[in-house]
Amino acid sequence: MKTTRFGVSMDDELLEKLDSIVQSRSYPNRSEAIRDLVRGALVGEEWSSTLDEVIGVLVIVFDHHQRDLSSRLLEKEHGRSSDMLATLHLHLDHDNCLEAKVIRGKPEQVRAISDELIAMKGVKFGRLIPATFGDKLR
Ligand code: NI
Repeated sequence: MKTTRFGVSMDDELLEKLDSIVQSRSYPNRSEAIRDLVRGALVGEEWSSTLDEVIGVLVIVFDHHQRDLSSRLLEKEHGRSSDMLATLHLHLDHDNCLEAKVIRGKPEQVRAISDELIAMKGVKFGRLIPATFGDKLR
């Protein structure tokens, strides 16, 4: 792929903030940091405008002692088995489990199933991370 160099003007204050991102996230240079920031913005755009399928990762933390929660979660997922690609399960401590679920579908479908799972009683934390390529925009 062809790479083009271009100049970017930025006030000093913003540039300092960019440099602190470069440093704190261990980017090799400003260009790599800017490329990632642009890609991140494109993923957001893609989720709000695409008609295609996207990928999201839903992270939830829940109390597995909560009555029937595990089986209710599973039941909901089996109802959408085509969308749920994989689940990573960690037993965090005596009471709590963390799951990371990879979900594929139209953005509104991925949001809907995520909202449904997050809203279940016993789920203490939930966040959907849009995780697409950022190159689907036309
Ligand atoms: Ni567990």
